[in-house]
Amino acid sequence: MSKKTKQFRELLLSKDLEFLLEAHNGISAKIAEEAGFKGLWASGLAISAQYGVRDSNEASWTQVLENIEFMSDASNIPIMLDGDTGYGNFNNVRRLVRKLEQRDIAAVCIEDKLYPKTNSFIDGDKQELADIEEFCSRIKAGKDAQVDDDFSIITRIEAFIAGWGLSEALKRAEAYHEAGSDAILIHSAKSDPSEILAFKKEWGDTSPVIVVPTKYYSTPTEVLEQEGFSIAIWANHMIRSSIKAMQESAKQIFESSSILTIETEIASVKEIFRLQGVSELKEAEENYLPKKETTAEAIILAASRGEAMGSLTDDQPKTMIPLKNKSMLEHITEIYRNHGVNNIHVVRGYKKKAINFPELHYIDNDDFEVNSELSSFQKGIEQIDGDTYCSFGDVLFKPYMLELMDDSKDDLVLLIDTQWKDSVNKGRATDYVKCSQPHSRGNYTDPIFLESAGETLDEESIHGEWMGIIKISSKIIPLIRDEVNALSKEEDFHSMKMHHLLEHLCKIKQPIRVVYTTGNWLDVDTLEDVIRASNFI
Ligand code: SPV
Ligand code: MG
Repeated sequence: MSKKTKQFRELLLSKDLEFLLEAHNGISAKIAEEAGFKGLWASGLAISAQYGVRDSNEASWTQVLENIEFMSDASNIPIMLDGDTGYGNFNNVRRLVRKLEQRDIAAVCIEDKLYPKTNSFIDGDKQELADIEEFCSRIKAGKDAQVDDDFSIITRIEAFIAGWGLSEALKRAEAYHEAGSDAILIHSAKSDPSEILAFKKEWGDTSPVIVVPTKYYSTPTEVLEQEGFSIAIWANHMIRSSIKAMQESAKQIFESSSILTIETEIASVKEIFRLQGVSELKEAEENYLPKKETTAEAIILAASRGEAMGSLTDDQPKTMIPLKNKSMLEHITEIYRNHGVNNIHVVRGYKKKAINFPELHYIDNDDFEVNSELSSFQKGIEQIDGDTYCSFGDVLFKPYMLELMDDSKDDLVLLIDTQWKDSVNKGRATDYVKCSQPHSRGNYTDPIFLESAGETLDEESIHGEWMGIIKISSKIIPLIRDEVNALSKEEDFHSMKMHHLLEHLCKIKQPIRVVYTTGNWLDVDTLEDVIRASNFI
């Protein structure tokens, strides 16, 4: 694709009538380009309007510059800046031209009025025109300042607007052309094209002529084409259409106190992402960001029904019980995901079809009624090879629990609750543990390891309760797999739970690191637990 300055020159010199559409920020520039326009008019009126100020140089020229920098970055077509009067005298125009070139702006249009300017449609006939000689010095200085030969300076004649008539317009056109102007923009506030047609007739093809048919909008473009105009500018239609759309939306949302009906009438958030080029960033991330070596995985054991929940589990397993509009399983997977664990495997059994979130992986334990926990785990561990967290579909925990386990670099890590005595009172099955040392507030340095696990340990030897969460490093997964497979040969495997595996690993002297913690997790077993769980979340 050729330089934007060259593209603009081609539009200016082409035999056909070309069109520029107004744009006033990055997104409107992009939308205009997507619609098919070959060039943009960075309108002073529209840019000041989108800032909420008047078209009277209330936005500083550097604020305009910043705005068109976004327009230029967001689009691939040439931009002609409506440079008002050039924001001062010859010296300001020189500097403006250099700054525009640095931002890849293809052209600037300056009008023969005085700074600060007023919009041509506000008491145009009362507006003072610039002295011809002085205005020519702005043109000359601008042309001398440009580095790229293809940069264009368009001069806008306001003689008709100010009520001076054709001969003044022609006199000025002549002088500006002499001074080096690349094209004339002849402006008119009349609702018919008589002024601009009269000018064109006299001016002929001395230099290209641009028009802005805002007021004589009913003139067919064929007429402009026939008369040999170079470019027609649709000067304010993007800002006007967006104002109308925003007014209607604001009114509708305010009056209905709802966004329900408007949802399908406005651009989707996805469309915003598309216009912003979010997909390009994703590709760049793939290219540039370092790849993570192994991705962490999770196994959630969720095969059981949860009979104690009564009719809540008639049609779904316990893990699908809703807690504050989301199922328990969704809460758990959200914690894993927020921790960077995206490969989540759920071992399903009872009413397995009720669990069908597309982003999860499923492993089915169809014999869940005769098999127990450990067989679900066996099926799960078959499928994984990264560092893995394993927990239950009915155990909720605070996100920091995963970080606690990460802090320990051991291959097997268990979270142990020191408030185990509370569980005894609840009278439910509890995985008690005995460790190499009890929890003591003073000891943060000596590693503590599991010595025994079970539901029936001696009360004096109990140091805590296993929270049902274990972290297994990728390195040790093959060993764990082998040991579970070995246990599966035993006669009572069908009734074995996770604590049987833990006990077995202790017996074969496999170190299991213990991290003591207190509370902040919940085993959801009863209907009262469901209420507690809603508060917990
Ligand atoms: C603009 O769009 O800011 C213009 C054109 O300068 S007009 O509003 O017609 O003056
Ligand atoms: Mg303007």
